[in-house]
Amino acid sequence: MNVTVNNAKLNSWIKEVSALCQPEDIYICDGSKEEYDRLMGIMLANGSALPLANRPNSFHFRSDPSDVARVEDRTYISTTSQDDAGPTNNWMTPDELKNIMKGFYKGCMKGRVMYVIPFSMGPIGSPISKIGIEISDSPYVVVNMHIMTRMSPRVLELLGSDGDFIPCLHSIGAPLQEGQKDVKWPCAPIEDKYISHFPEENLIWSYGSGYGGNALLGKKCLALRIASAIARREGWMAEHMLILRLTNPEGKQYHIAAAFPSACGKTNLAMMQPSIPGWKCECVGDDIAWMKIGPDGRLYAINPENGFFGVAPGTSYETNPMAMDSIKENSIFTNCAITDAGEVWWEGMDGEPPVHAIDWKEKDWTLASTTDAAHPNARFTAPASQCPVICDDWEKPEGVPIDIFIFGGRRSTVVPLVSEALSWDHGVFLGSTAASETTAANIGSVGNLRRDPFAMKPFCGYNMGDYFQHWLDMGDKLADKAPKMFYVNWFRKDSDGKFLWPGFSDNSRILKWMCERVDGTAAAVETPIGILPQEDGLDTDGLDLSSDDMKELLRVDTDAWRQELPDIEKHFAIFGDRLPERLRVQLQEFKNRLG
Ligand code: OXD
Ligand code: MN
Repeated sequence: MNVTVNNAKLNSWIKEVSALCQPEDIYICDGSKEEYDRLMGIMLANGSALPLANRPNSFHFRSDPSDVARVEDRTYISTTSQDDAGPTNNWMTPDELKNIMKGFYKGCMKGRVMYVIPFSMGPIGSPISKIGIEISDSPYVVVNMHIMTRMSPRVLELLGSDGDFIPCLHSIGAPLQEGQKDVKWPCAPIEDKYISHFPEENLIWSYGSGYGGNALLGKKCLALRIASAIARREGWMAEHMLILRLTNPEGKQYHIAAAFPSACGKTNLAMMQPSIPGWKCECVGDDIAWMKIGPDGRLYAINPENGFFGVAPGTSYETNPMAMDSIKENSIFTNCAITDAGEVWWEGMDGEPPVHAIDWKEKDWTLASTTDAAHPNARFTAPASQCPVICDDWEKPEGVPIDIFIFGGRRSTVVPLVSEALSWDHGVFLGSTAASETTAANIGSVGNLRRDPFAMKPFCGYNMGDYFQHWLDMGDKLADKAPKMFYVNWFRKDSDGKFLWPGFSDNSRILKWMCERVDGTAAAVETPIGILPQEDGLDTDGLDLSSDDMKELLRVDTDAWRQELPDIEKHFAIFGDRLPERLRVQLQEFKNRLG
C-alpha cells in the first residue's frame, strides 16, 4: 500500500476487501494528474487505451461487446423486506445476495491492483456533498472517476480518523492466473454481473462490468440509488435531472431541473443555446440533481457530478455544439469508431462520414457497411469545467433555486409538445406516469413504450410508491414556493414519421413560455391533460413551422388519452397499497376530465 490510511472504518474495510478479493497490490489514489498520466500510460502500453490524433490528452477505449450498457436485469436493491425495494426493483435479501456475491468476489482481483478511490459527490466539504470510497480493480474506472467525481487527498483529510463514507466495492470480475495474458476489456459474463445496493447500510457492491453506469459507482449507484433512499429519510431529493439556468433579455434568471429517461437528449437540453434573441442558457449539470429546501423555503439544486458521461452518437455541432467543445481535450471516449486519421467518429457527427474506419468492435468499417461504426451507446467522459457554457455558480455549495420542473419522454404520438400541470399533485401524477419509447442506453429491446416515472425507474433505491409519496410530501413542505411543473415531448411525429418540432436550440421557445407562466404573463388554455399554450402562444418568430404542424404539436387527442388509461391503471396497480391515495384521486380526476 502506497499511503497510510488514518480512517478506522476505511482501514478495516480495505483489509476485509483485500482478504476477500486477494489483489496483487493495493494503491490509494490521490486524483493527481501524475496518477492519471501514469495509469493511462499503463493502459496505452497494454493496448486498451488509444491516444487520439487531434484531441490533446484524450483516449479511446473499446469495451467487450457484451459490456456496453447498464444492466437493469442484473441491478438489485437489497433490503430486508421486499416491500421496501418495491415492484420496480430486482430484489434479494442482503444475506442471500451477499452470499452469492462473496462467492464471486473471492479471489476476483488476483493478478490485479486494487485501487482505493476516495471521492466526493458535490464540492468537497459542502454540507450537501457525500463522500464515497470506491474500491476497484479497473484502471479505466480510476481515470473516469478522476473526471466524473472530485478525487483528491482532501477527501481523506476531511474524513479524518472517524468520518463516515459510502463504501462502493467494484470488481470487473476477471482474475488473472499466474502467467495469464490480460485482454483489453476484462469483464465477467452477463449472468455473473451484479450491480447491488444495500440502502439500509448505504453500501454498494458491483461485480462483473466495466461499463460506466455499472462501474463508476459515484454516479447512478451512489448519487441516485443510494442517495434517493438517504434523501427520503432526510427530507431532500436526489433526482435524475439536468439543471440549467435561463436568463431572459431583462437579465432575470430562471433555474430549471428536467427529468428525461436515458438518451432522450438531457445533455443536449442542459447545454442548449437558445435560438431566441436575448435569451441565455447555462449548464449546471446534465444528469443528476440533489435538491434541498433552503432557509428561504425554496428548493435549491446542486449537481453532484464533476463531469459529463454523455452519449456520443447523435452529438454534433448541429445538435450540441457546447458538448462538442467540451470534448476537445482531456476526454475519454468509449466504443466509438476510429478513423484512418486516428480520430473518433460516430453516427450523427458533423460532416461526411469517413470512407473507412475501425468500428467499435475493432473491425473494418466502410461506407458500404450495414452496421453502426460506433455503438449507439458509445460515450464520452469530459470535465464539466470544459463546457463553454458551464454556469459560474455550478459549484456553489448552496445550489441554485429551482423555478421549473420538466418531465418528459420520447413519444412519437399522443403527447403534445408542452403542458403545464394543474397543481403540484397533478404534476406528481404526470411525473409518475411518464413514459418513453426505449433506446440503446439500457439493454433490452429498442422502441417499446415503457413507463419510467420521473425517469427514475432504473434509479430509485426504494419502493417507488413511497417515492411518489415523498414527492407529494416535498410539495406540501414547499407549498407556494414549489417550482411549477411541466411535461414536454419534443418527439411527436407527423403521419409520414417526420419529427414535427425542430427541437435543440428551438426548445428555448418552450422554456420561454414556461418562464412566462412562472411570471404569470403567458396566456394559456386549460385542457383535460393540463394547461397548454394558446395556438399562437409560443414564440415561433423566425421558425419555419406551418400552422397545421403547430396545431398538431399542441393537439390534445382525448381519444388517444382515453386509450392510454388502461395502461396507466395497470402501471399504478403494480404499486398496490403503496400507491399514494392522492395519485388515485388524480387518476380519477383525469378520467373525469376526459369524460
Ligand atoms: C446515463 C443513463 O448514463 O441515464 O446517464 O443511462
Ligand atoms: Mn442518466
